Parts: sequence; C-alpha cells; structure tokens
Amino acid sequence: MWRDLKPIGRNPDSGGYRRFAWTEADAECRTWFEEQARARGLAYEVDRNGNQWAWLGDPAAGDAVVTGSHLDSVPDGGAFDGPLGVVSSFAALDELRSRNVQFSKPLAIVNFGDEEGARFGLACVGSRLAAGELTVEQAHRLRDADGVSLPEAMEAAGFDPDAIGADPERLARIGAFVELHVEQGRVLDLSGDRVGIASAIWPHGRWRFDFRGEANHAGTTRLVDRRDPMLSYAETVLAARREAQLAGAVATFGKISVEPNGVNAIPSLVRGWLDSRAADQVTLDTVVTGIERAAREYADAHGIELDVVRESFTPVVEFDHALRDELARILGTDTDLKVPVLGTGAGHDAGILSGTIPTAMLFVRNPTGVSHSPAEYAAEDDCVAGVLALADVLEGLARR
Ligand code: HGY
Ligand code: MN
Ligand code: MN
Ligand code: MN
Repeated sequence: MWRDLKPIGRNPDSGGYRRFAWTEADAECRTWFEEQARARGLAYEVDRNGNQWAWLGDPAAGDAVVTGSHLDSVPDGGAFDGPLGVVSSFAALDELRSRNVQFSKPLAIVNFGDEEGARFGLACVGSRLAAGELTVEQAHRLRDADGVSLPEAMEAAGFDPDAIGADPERLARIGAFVELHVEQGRVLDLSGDRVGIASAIWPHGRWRFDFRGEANHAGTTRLVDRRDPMLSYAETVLAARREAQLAGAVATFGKISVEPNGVNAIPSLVRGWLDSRAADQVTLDTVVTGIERAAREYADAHGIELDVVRESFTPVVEFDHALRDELARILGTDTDLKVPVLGTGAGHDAGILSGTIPTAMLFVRNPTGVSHSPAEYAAEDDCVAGVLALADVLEGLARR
C-alpha cells in the first residue's frame, strides 16, 4: 500500500508538502481517502464539519472503535505527519481482514480536516468543531493570509459552511479513538523501540505580538529618529529563547508579517506569532509572561506600541489511563516487551477529542525526530510495525 501513494502537494524543489485545508491538494487527499474507503467496501461519509469517515459495521450500534488522523500539512511539511496515521489505519484494517477477525463493534477510519491550522491559523479545526470546542461564529471569523474566510474556502471547495457545528451524537457513538502518528521527537530512537504509547500532550498555545512603530525612509532617517518595531520584535525573539531555556520549555517565533514589507522602508508594523509549549501549565505561564514582560520593557523604552493576543490554547491532555493501559497490555502481551509510554509537545486531534471520548495515541519511531519539515522520516519496517501494533490494538478493543 505504501508504494502506490501519490505525493499529493509535494514541492519537487524542496521535497516538502503543502496540503492546506480546502485547497486543491486537500481535495486530492479527500478523493484518495474516499477511493480507499470504497475500494474496501466501507460505508463512506463526510460529516457536517468536512471530516471524512469510513465505516465497517453500523455506526448506530455505538461503542465504535475509531482510528485515523489528518491529511493536511504545515507549509513545506513532511510526508508522515498525519498521512502515516490515515494510511496505517487502512493497512491495519487490511491486516485484520487477512486474520479473519470478526468485529463485535463498529470500526471506523477518520480523516480530520485542517489539523495543522496552516491556512487559517487555528489547529484541529475539524475535531474542535466536532467536539464543540470551536463555535460556528469563531470558525466563520477565521481568515487566511489572502483574506479568504473559512466559509468562503469551504464553499469554494463545495462544502456548506452553514452546516458546521458540534457533533455530539456522532462522538457519543465512539467508544475509543486511537491515533497513530509519527513521533515528533527522538524518545523511541533513543530507547530503540519501533512503537510507543502516548501518555500526555503538553499544554501549548499561540500568541500574536503586534509591534507598531513609525514607517519612514530607510535611507534618510537618522537612527536616533527612528521608531523601528523590527528591533522590538528581534529583542522579543531572543527573550523567548532565554525564557524557554531557563524553564526547560520551548518557544518559537516561526511566522512574521511586516508592513509595508519594503526593503527600503522602516516598518510601521511587525506582527510575530509565538508558539510556546511546556510540560505543565505553571511553566508555560511563566515562560509566556516572561517573554511578554521583556517585549513590553523593550517596546516601551523605544516608543513602540505592543499588543499581545492569545490566538489559541490547548491545556495539558492526559490520555485516558484505562485505554492507555489497555493498549500497553495488548501490545505488551503480543511482544513480551514493555512498550514505552511517552509524552509529546505536539498537538493532535486525539488531544482535542480526549475531553469528550476515551482517546489514545501510538507513536512510530522517527530516527531523526525531525518533523514539520521535508526531512521528516520513518523507516518502512517501523511503519509496518506501527500497522501491526495498530491492528493488534483495534482487534483487542473491538473484541472487548
Ligand atoms: O502544532 C502541532 O503541534 C500539531 O502538529 N498541529
Ligand atoms: Mn503537525
Ligand atoms: Mn499531526
Ligand atoms: Mn493530529
């Protein structure tokens, strides 16, 4: 199955992928998902939020065992983050059928839309909408860098933006959701294991720092006469590294927009987005407060106005302990190995849904730990180990 995958949205120059929500690449992914579902005789449907579902058995029976992930990507992203979970779900179903497993519960494979939030700036839109964590009004206010709103993008892709909303009935029919994902770190590489089980997702959020100064001529304005917001931004990026280093957390300014963005113009506005994450809430609050304090001190000293807006936030997710232990039992029994349990700083749909249904995650070894980059990688035999582990887990859960 791995070999006939089309590199949808791949940039031949960088080798990275660009599969943003409600774009042509997204439509190609959706077509692929539907083809895979129908080729297996699964009942295919798209829910009110555009998430795709492939069912084996009658969903109305309830207590469904669901697996899947997402197919969208960050800009110039890797081949595994998201797709590995969806492809492995179809491959695990094939494996279970080859074992003639009879399911006592409905089984489903899901592709959650817009998990990365790369186009509209908010991660996990499809699962947040389904879980009622994102209101219709909030979703309709989302705009991309070209000013296209989420409703306009959905409509252009043939979906009804007025149909979106919480989907409690659908989620109530799910007994367990297990997301397989490439590890975005090196814990498994260092432990020498192919597969691991997630314990928790770190609390994390996104803050927008708006630095306003005074546009002026780059060539004629004396340094003493300038109110250059770029300097405050630069100082804030360095402060972010200092604060995160001190706290053993992470903080990243990975996205910036500058107005008027001319080589020979001192900016009037520099807008920087901070992504910060830490193992616990207190640490995260300490880091972000420290960054904001440093930014304000520098901005005040240089006549720069600063606005800080928290754009999104996900509290710590402790995965369902009973489900996590059930996975460890199933996997440990088969392989007589202690399957490592590891935390992650990466957000996932499984994290969003964990507030509503029992969820768990399986990680597949990533030898470099690199992710959100064309260099993201998982060896084929580790991917196969992930499929077999997922098949074991689905078989064990569907038989409970
Ligand atoms: O940003 C994240 O942690 C995830 O990849 N969306
Ligand atoms: Mn990701
Ligand atoms: Mn992902
Ligand atoms: Mn995810």
